[in-house]
Amino acid sequence: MHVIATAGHVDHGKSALLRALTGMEPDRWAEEKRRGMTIDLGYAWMTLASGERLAFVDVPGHSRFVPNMLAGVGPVPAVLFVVAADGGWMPQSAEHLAAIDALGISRGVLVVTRADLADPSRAIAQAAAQIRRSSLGDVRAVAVSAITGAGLPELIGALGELAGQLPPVTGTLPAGTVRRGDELLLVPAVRPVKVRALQALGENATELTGVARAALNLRGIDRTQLARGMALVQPGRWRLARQVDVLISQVSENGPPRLITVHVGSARTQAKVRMLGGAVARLTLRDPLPLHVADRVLLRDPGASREQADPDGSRDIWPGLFGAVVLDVDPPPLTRRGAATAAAAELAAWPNRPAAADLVRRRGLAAAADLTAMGVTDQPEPVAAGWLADSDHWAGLAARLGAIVAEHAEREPLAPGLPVEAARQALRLPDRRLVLALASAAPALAASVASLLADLADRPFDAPDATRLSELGLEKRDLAAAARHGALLRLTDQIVLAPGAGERAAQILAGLDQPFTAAAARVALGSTRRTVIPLLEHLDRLRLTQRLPDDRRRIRG
Ligand SMILES: Nc1nc2c(ncn2[C@@H]2O[C@H](COP(=O)(O)OP(=O)(O)OP(=O)(O)O)[C@@H](O)[C@H]2O)c(=O)[nH]1
Ligand SMILES: [Mg+2]
Repeated sequence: MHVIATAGHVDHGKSALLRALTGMEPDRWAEEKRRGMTIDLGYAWMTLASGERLAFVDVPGHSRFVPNMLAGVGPVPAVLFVVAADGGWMPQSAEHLAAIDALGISRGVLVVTRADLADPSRAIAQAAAQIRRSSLGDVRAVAVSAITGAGLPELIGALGELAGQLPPVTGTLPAGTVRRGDELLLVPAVRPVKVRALQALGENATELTGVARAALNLRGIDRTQLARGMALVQPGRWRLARQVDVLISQVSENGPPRLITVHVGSARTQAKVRMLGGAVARLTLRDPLPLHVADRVLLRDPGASREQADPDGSRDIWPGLFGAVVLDVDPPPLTRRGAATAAAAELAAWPNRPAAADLVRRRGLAAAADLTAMGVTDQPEPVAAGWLADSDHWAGLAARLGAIVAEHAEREPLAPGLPVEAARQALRLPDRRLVLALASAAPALAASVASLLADLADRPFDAPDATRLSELGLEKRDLAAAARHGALLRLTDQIVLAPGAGERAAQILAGLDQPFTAAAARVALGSTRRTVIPLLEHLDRLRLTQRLPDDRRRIRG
């Protein structure tokens, strides 16, 4: 099944088109029938000759009902963009297109309706030019009359083609399939419910895969307690986000206002907007919503008016509409000075689909289950049961654990060793198993460092090369951690000597004729060109040597 939403200005013939295509009535309410206008979302469906089923969500075109339109278009992957031949491009044509663009919807058909009332060619050219500039790009255009039926066979052909381009499943499988008997959570109320029966397009089913229109019979809740915007989620696969960091994709000169309406799927709520820097913003939601990282949300300023846009309607950015990608659904608080700017710089470099590594780097440590609930299922090897660690952070922790253990041994030489719980508290770790994993990482690091120091005992000024380092399994971060811990002297990323090598070198160089060249120093120290230059620079920094204008050096008195 594929789900397609209509879009287009009021009275341009969206509902009439669906009536003609499907034989079903999308305007369900008496008031809609009386006023001849769609107010709320309507549903209709049809089966193509291929057997493929298409479900349509009919949206209202009137500017007053744009929030309902957004609820209809929010969860769908494709649109039927309707423009009347005798109406042409109108304000809600532009507004709906801006919303589609902000949501990043990339599939659709342009349908110019009421073709029995006016020559459709002008409306087609006008609309195609606008649509081309949006996420829809070049779409097929079909002129139809819902009254005479002209053009409908061609439209059905275009829909078949469209269905062929749509992925049969969107969304991840675990989140996108519902089965009879499933136990789900209704959010935001977080009420457990059980799926007693399900139907799609009027027929019973045992299992449905999204995107689909589905009717569920639920145990555990009364239908009067249900409302649009609520969602059913699999326990553990989602979290309710109250704060999210987002990247806004269309920041106009003024940027979004401080209070904005957030549309997510069919849900909407208010949010406070805090711009962190560039296009990165932190949204604080009035009502928590089930959100995954990489979700697209639409931000709408209900106060923005058409007058702010170009009067000829040719602008492709609708005032007050912003698309955004969710980067983090549980962002750390911004307490330190400059934290907002730093967060903006970090997040701006993230991809639109943040990886586990991005989220873990931001946190140092993360529970695998939390990442799963954030929608990140592709996860690296845990460092301990249920825990993922950023490699730099982990190496730093290992070095700190080594230092804490050594300190404890010195303070209490007769004690049997540092208790795990004491180490956990000292390192502020959330789980004892992390301490145990660190303890086994720390001796491995210590053993490698010991071998390195043994190498250096023979040739103290010839830093081990990359091959030797990788043989010992020492990566840059390990060297950094060991240096922080005082176990090595780190001259550059990859050049390390034993601690105290600088002072020893200075003693030997004091025996040379002053001033001396780098070449003379290299020979005297039994060093290499690769090591001696950073070593001499290190001595300059320690003010043990002085570098002269001709690049020679002398030992300082
Ligand atoms: N002659 C003619 N009239 C049409 C055609 N399509 C729609 N209409 C008429 O145009 C008017 C508006 O049609 P609707 O289908 O209600 O328009 P809509 O886009 O659904 O309007 P909203 O839902 O309020 O946005 C109705 O009176 C329809 O009968 C067409 O192809 N030819
Ligand atoms: Mg309608």
